[in-house]
Amino acid sequence: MAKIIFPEDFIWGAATSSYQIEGAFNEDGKGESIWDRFSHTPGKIENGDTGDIACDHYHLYREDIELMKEIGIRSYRFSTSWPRILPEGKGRVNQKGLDFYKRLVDNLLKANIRPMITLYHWDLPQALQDKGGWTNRDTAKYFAEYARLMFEEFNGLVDLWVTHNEPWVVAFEGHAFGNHAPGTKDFKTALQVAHHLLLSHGMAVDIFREEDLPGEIGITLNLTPAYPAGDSEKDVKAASLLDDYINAWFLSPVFKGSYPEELHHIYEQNLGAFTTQPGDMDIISRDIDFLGINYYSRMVVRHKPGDNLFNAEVVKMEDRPSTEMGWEIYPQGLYDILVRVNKEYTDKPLYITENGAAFDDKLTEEGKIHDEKRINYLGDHFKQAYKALKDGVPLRGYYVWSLMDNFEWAYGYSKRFGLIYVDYENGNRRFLKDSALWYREVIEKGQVEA
Ligand code: NCW
Repeated sequence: MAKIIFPEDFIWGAATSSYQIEGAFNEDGKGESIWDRFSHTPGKIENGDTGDIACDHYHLYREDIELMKEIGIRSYRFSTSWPRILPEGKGRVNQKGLDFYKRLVDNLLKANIRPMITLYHWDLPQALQDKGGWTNRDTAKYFAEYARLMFEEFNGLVDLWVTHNEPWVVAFEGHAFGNHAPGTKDFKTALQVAHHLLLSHGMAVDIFREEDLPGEIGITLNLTPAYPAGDSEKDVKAASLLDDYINAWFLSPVFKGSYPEELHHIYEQNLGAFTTQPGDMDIISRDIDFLGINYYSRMVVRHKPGDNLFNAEVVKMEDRPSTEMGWEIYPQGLYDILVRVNKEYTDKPLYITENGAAFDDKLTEEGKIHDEKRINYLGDHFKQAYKALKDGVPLRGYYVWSLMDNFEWAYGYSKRFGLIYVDYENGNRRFLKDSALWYREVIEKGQVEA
């Protein structure tokens, strides 16, 4: 490949989320979230870890912005904690919680770092969970009210908004498999939740338009392309159904105003219909300004009769390199998904709102982290993003997951995704990993070594 030089205005960023880094779980009037409740329940999180303190970003955010400056990132994607702002999920505003994000945004702008806010990265107020959480249609309405408050409070300060992060994970990990909060294990419930998440997204977009705010609004989906293990029609079919299950189930409502037909039929036949109201699909498919894509890996799929609703099985690619999460490293999947989304769903701008990898990082005595593998992972994915850009995909930016090591949900602190190492044992001291220094150069030059 010839020299890889990204456009000058390409938005190089890094991402985090509130529960994973903030800590201060019960400070300054914050309400309980479903992740507080879940992580405090014995047996749910590896090692009994919780986000009570996490990276203590709530107190160390100034230092973290200094580090962002050092790396040279142009935009910082973070999420706001709904229960920090609205402890009961609705109604009474906790001014101190809001003030924290005001200070954060203020300092980011001073540092010339453009904030991108994700409104929901999984920490629902427990008070709303007590009323059924995302299974309750009212939660969508309360989300929209929370969104309105945020739009108004940050009008003119924040111009990049993401409604939801990875609704598939919220719906299925949280409600079908029970690995995430609130820990429900019922597939049909997950479908109901997915519908309400999508609905709440559309309702927030409506409010954004109503308020006539400057800036862009979109949604972030975890997209995992599915490839058939063999050429047989059955494998092709199995891959296509798993693609519908993880990707199209969200892409299609948002961009086409309907669920994938065949899978919808399979769900209805086997589980019965979930509850919708006339007009829902119109709201869900409201015009958005961009799509955020989180890409980590792919699925290779083969037909397996009787295994599940899809008659499909994900094949473990034993002889291929993988990350600490056990996810196969497959950079080309990023190119494939970017091109496909652009071709099949939307010609709107795309952002990679997350891409990155967990590796077994070691802090040396000299305070260094030689994370060669992460550099290779990111470099290989940057190249695929560039290729898509050259092929006409309107890719506007790239946010590395994550700015810093953090609480990796059910895995606790055992998985490190950061550009910055966090020494949890020693006062949460931060250290730039080699990958952060390498990223600084990429950003500075706009160039990735081919
Ligand atoms: S688990 C997950 N993550 C990690 C998490 O730290 C972050 O908060 C999330 O946004 C890293 O990035 C996301 N994503 C789950 C992707 C699920 C893919 C489904 C594959 C099914 C075979």
